[in-house]
Amino acid sequence: MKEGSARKVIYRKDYKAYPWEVNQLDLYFEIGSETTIVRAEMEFLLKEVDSAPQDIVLNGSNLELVSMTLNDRALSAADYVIEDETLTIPDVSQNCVLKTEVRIHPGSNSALEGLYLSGEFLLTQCEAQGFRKITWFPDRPDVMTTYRVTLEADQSAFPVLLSNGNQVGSGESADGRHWVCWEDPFPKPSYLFALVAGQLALVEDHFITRSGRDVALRIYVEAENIDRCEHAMESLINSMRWDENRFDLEYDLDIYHIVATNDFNMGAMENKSLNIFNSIYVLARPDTATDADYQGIEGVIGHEYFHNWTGNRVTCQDWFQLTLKEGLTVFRDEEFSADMQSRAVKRIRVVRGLRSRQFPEDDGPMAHPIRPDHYAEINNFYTATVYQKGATIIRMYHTLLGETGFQKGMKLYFERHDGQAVTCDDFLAAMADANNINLDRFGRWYSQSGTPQVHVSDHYDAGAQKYRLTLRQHTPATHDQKDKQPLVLPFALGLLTASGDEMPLQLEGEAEAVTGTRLLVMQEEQEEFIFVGVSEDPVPSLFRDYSAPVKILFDYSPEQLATLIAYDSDAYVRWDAAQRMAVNAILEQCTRHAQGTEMRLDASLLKAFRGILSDHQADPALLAEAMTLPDEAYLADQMDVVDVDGIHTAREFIKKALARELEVFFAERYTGLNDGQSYQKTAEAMARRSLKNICMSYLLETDAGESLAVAQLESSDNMTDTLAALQGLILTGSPRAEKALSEFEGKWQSDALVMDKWFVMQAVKPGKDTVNTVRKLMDHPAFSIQNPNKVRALIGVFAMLNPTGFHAADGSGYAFHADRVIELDGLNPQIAARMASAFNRWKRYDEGRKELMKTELQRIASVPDLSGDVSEIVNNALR
Ligand code: 0A1
Ligand code: ZN
Repeated sequence: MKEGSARKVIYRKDYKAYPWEVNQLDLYFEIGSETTIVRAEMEFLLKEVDSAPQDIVLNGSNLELVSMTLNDRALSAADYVIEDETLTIPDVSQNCVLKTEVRIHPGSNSALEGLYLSGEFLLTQCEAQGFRKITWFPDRPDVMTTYRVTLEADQSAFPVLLSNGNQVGSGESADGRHWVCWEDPFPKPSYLFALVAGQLALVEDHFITRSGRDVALRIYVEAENIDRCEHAMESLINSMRWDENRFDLEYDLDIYHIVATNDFNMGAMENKSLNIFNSIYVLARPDTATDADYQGIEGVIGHEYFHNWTGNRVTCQDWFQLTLKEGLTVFRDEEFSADMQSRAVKRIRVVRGLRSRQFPEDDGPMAHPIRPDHYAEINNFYTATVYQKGATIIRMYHTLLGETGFQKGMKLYFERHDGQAVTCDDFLAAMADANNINLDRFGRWYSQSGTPQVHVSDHYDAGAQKYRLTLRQHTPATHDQKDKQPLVLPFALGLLTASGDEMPLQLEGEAEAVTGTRLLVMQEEQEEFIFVGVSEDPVPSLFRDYSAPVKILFDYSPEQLATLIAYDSDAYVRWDAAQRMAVNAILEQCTRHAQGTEMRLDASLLKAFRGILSDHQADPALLAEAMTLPDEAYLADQMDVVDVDGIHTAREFIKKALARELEVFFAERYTGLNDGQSYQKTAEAMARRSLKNICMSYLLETDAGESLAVAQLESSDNMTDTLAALQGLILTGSPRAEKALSEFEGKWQSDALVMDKWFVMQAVKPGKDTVNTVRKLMDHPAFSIQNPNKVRALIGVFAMLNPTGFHAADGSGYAFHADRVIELDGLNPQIAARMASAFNRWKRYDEGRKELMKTELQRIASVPDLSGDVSEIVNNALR
């Protein structure tokens, strides 16, 4: 069967427990890049004594079977049935020992799943179903066992040999070979297995846990990157300390290893005590990595570390429960980043990400609940829905129960389930039982897809001093699910006077008023909240801190938005009000543009921006967020039929108009922040850089911008400032851009991660000519279609972040992209599927574009032997 070729659909309701206990797995690897030999020995014990004979079902994919014995009796093809990726030994009546030997070929594994080669070293990726590419085994998360792993290899080619757990032996063997043996005392599912073999340098530190365990921390990288690990190590130590303080969770082994690779399909992987990371999330030096990269490293290092409890100690019963570990762990990493940096800024970035990535998914052909009911290819379900929406649902438990109640629930969850493979229902039950409340209706969040809309309307009765808020929730039908039910929505509310003061809130029937945010809970389709003693018509500050993942529909007047932007105490609401104002202004110009009417700058937006620029009290990073115009994809989401060029033109117009009108303010702010101080890594310095660079991006729309950007480029001592200046020059079409780009290339040509940035800067340049640039760049020596980071930087960025390029009316972007999907499918189906999803929203465009995209989707769908990964995406899109 071809790599990843079409699988049948698997349903959550069909789950059956595995009838056998696997009592220890012994693995012996004879490591080689061309061929690796894997010997496995495992004992199967019937879970139920006296049970009828049971089949032993194993999974394997692309394995060359050398031998297989059961209780030392050699098995032949007549003793088992192989179908798809399973091998069934029927009707085994007693406990038994299975031994297998297989051959695999890591050097030619381009799918980067199982055992594969990255540069000069070998490594594994087993989540979700990569272990079956290494050896025959029940490759499912509810089969947990302890592992003993011996790695044997040529000592000079593979001096470092790592696996999970503790090193329990090592030695030299004949012919310059050596071996190392590892034992992991914690039973784990196969997806958490890992090995690494090769020539790697290491940075070492240690952490003493609060009970006194001295944990060795080692980060392994290729030798040339040894000076880029400091921030990752600091982030790891901070994560370990934070989890003890905030969640009462301590690390449980004496070793924690991180290995960085340039060849990785995802961000990173939480293998027990041997995390494997995409090098983007490890390597950083001020001159090579931006502030966003530094924050990304902190977040992902935290994420993988936090999995040790939420994912590893307590894991998933089956892959439908993926959000059990991912939603929870994303919530934990968001909280970690919020505690380490600025809580408000973090919250805004999370909301922005949810709206730009998860909302479209929920509104497209791959819509699914955070706990899906079926899948064909599980790799297609590592989605923004499972991760980011999943995290917002965990956040709602937290909002409803408070920190204390939430932590009580976590404690009970671990008391009940440590060492087990469990379900989302088990998590909900622990939260409910620990707090003695009923969360049944809340549970609908796990089974319902789609983004709820909350229509809010209000009425003020001046005579009675009463204010009525009416909320109606409605979740539109999604691709996968027609009927929707009302959900439980935590609704955090404030009311402001026109001059921005917080009003005391007193619901009808309550004895007294409370000032500040009020947490209400909505659970019916329609609910009314009546406030008394309301002295003036208030400005409602809705869903503070974004208390539920919904679309909030309220008809704010420009004056009301201005009040919220200027005065609201909640950073999310201030930011959201600024976004609403900008969305309204841009979409209005988009309509005028379509009608051939002259575009104009809205006075309220101008005034709001002037206010933001004159605010010297607020965190500069928050101001930067407020002045970042909504991106074109988000604007497109607000239209019934996307006007690709109109959105681009209108957004550019507004940006330029704001820049011209407020040039003095932008320049003053820029100059104040551009103080010549040398680089610092603090949150405060990052915040200042973010505001400085957003000011520069506006100034680049004026005559003053180019020289500022050139000067910044020349004097910059860090990648954030360098990139902001260079990207700005490229986007404005400055004649200085080309030289600057080629100098950048000259300086960084052999630096993989920095060259990714060089590709991105060129791939996002708007306009239909960019497809030619991208095509040319594919021949650049730093590009490789085999490397996921390169593919994402050049091809992914072009398709997902360059609407005027990808959606060029002549279809050139589509045709180019479909060719890439087909090319990638033969190499790396997971990455090909991600790329294919760029076509998912094709039905939202005009007839011409729709037809062109549909043709490309059909062309992909008709490729013979298309992988199951891509097939699921394109066939869903076409359906
Ligand atoms: N569990 C990892 C994500 C991950 C999933 C699949 C992978 O390969 C196909 C790799 C990583 C995480 O959440 O970090
Ligand atoms: Zn994760």
